[in-house]
Amino acid sequence: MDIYVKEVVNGWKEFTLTNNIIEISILNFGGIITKICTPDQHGNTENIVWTFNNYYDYEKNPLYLGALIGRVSGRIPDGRFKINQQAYQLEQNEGTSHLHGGSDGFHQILWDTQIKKTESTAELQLTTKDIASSGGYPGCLNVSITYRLTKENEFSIHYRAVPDTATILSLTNHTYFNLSGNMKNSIYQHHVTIPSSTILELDNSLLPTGRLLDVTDTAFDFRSGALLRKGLKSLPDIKQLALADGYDHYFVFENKRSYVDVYEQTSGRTLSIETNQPGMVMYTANQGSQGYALTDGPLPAHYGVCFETANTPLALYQDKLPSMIIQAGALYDKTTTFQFGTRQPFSSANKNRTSNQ
Ligand code: FUC
Repeated sequence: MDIYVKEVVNGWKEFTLTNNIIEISILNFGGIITKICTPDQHGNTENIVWTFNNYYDYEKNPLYLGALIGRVSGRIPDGRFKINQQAYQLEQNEGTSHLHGGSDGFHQILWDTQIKKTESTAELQLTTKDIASSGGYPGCLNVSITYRLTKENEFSIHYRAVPDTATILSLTNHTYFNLSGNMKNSIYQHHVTIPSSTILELDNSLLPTGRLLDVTDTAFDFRSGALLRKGLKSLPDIKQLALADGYDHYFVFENKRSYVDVYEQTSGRTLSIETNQPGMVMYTANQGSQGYALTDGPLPAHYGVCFETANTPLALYQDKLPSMIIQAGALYDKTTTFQFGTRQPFSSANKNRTSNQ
């Protein structure tokens, strides 16, 4: 296991964790994952995430490439919510909505860092004290995020936070994956399995209507696995996909621990995601890279897919969804683990897992 540190623009540091098979690079600015390089089924190592060609584009990062998202991922309508009858107004940074923690969210923080290396793990710990009123959220928050790569090709993100006043929290990471390698192909050949029988219906502003939809016999039924091509090809005919130009929907998980599996047919790469979050937004990069140059050029729509494991802002208004309120002094503790592999294992350390529950 190894960790390399390089100084890039603005005095930012880029940390590269490696187990000699996989390389993952992360900035101290925004906790941004800038690169994940893994071998395909023939052993060719390529980048499987979106990377800006110019480090300065991470400064504003309107697409939230690879970034940590907090305090709350997703859209809060009108930026308003209540805790114990007390009303709070958050910054409205997308129309009248509050999106992805606001313009000063976790993606804009210069995090304190600590690295740790053992025989079997390489770790980068990011910490900060997020102050009261950043984006309009209540109270101060001590946050610690640990990125850890293991010998077994598992990469986990461990989110811990303790507020001094009751607040709302739903943290995630916004990496755009494309397992074809170096963005060679669209995401059509990604075969995705999601253990969810319910999604949240969206309105034209991409806000949840409050209705939960049963996925049975729809383009949202990934319970037995489906190619992304299937839904994306027939996009204009499916109202829920047409209004977002693709998938941008929250899938509700049914178990305390859930697994999402991805297999990319052209490269043979696999990605298994394990999480104790209550659900996930699958966002299929529906506007492409919006003219921004990535290392592989500007990309059209559907050349990347984000798996944003998190809670949903709808939980602020509906009791049947798990609450996102964290009381003063309580610990927010969530982990999402990404395991990289190929159908034909490139390493004997690669685990085989067939069960999804
Ligand atoms: C995702 C989406 C949004 C948005 C953003 C860049 O999380 O839910 O619609 O466009 O990322």
